[in-house]
Amino acid sequence: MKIGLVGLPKSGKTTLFNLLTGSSVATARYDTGRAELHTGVARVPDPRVDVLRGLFNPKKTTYATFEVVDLAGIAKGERAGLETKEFRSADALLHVVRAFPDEALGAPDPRRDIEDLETELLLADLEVVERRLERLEASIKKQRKEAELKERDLLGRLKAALESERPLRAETLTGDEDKLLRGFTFLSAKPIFHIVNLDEKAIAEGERVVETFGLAEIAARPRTRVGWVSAVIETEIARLTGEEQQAFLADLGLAEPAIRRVLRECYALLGLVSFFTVGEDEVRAWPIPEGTRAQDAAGVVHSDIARGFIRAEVNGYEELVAVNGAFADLRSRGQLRLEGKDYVVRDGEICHFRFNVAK
Ligand SMILES: Nc1nc2c(ncn2[C@@H]2O[C@H](COP(=O)(O)OP(=O)(O)OP(=O)(O)O)[C@@H](O)[C@H]2O)c(=O)[nH]1
Ligand SMILES: [Mg+2]
Repeated sequence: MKIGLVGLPKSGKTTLFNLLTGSSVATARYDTGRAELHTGVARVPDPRVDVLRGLFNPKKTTYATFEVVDLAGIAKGERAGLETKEFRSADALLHVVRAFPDEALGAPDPRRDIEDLETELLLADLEVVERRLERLEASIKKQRKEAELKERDLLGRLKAALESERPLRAETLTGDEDKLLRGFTFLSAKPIFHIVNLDEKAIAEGERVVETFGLAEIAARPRTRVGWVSAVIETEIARLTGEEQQAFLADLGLAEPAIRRVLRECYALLGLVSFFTVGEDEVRAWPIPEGTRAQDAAGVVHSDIARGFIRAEVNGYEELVAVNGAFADLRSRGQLRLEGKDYVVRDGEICHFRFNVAK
């Protein structure tokens, strides 16, 4: 799963990209004139994984991850950058919104920037819909095909939504419609997280960004989140370690680096939850879309395990921690659950798959 960073030029996208992925791509105060594209992998902090590592003392610990792609800034009315393939295929968008003052860019206005970006996404989708509708009409004139008539009706509906400034993520679609539309990679259909990049002096205001910038109506929209960070402060926090970092966080009144919360929010925006596998070799968090069946979850670990799936031994995280990781205790108490292939795996469950690979 992949999240795409968008935003106006110089809003702090690359700074945030570096924080999310632990990279060190150069950031620039002035335009470098190069349309760069960065891709990386973000690791999702999860205190449960830390606890499980403590219990099993494994050789290896693996956190859940997702991919991140960072684009060059998209100026108002300039949609070409949005056409990048790596960006189009993103499952969700992380919109970096400048809230720090900058002489060259003028006073920040998060609400205006959010509405402008949403408009660009709508217009990009409208272009795609209109182009496709024209071709469909031409084809239908020659020969009426059932599938094309259906597609025309559906796209007509989307066009009406877009023209009345409703992003496609607000549409309710049937499974078939969703499948039909997938290839279009509509931008306004992607869930979006507007992250307000605060001035370092304003982070005490973090919890009030929605009120401060008048974003309540935006935050209430379907599949939309609003959050905050100060990318510059987070970069400083990330440079410190141990006690120094703790002291700095305490000074700022933060319980943990804000980037950890942002990572978890991105993960949730992507619709992902984690199940765990544990053992002496490895403690690992596996990302799965919410609602994944046990057999498909097994397939995330290995396709052979899905193919030869027999049963999943499942335990809740709390249950396992309560017995200090002693599966034998759970078994003797009859607390080890055995689930079939259609069982829906929940966030935090510890799974051990029984499988049998046919020779
Ligand atoms: N004061 C302040 N400056 C920031 C913050 N985040 C980023 N900047 C500065 O803004 C400038 C641009 O940051 P980048 O991360 O390169 O921004 P970008 O959105 O990737 O820029 P483009 O890719 O060129 O559109 C840099 O000089 C950053 O140090 C912030 O939270 N506060
Ligand atoms: Mg950049």
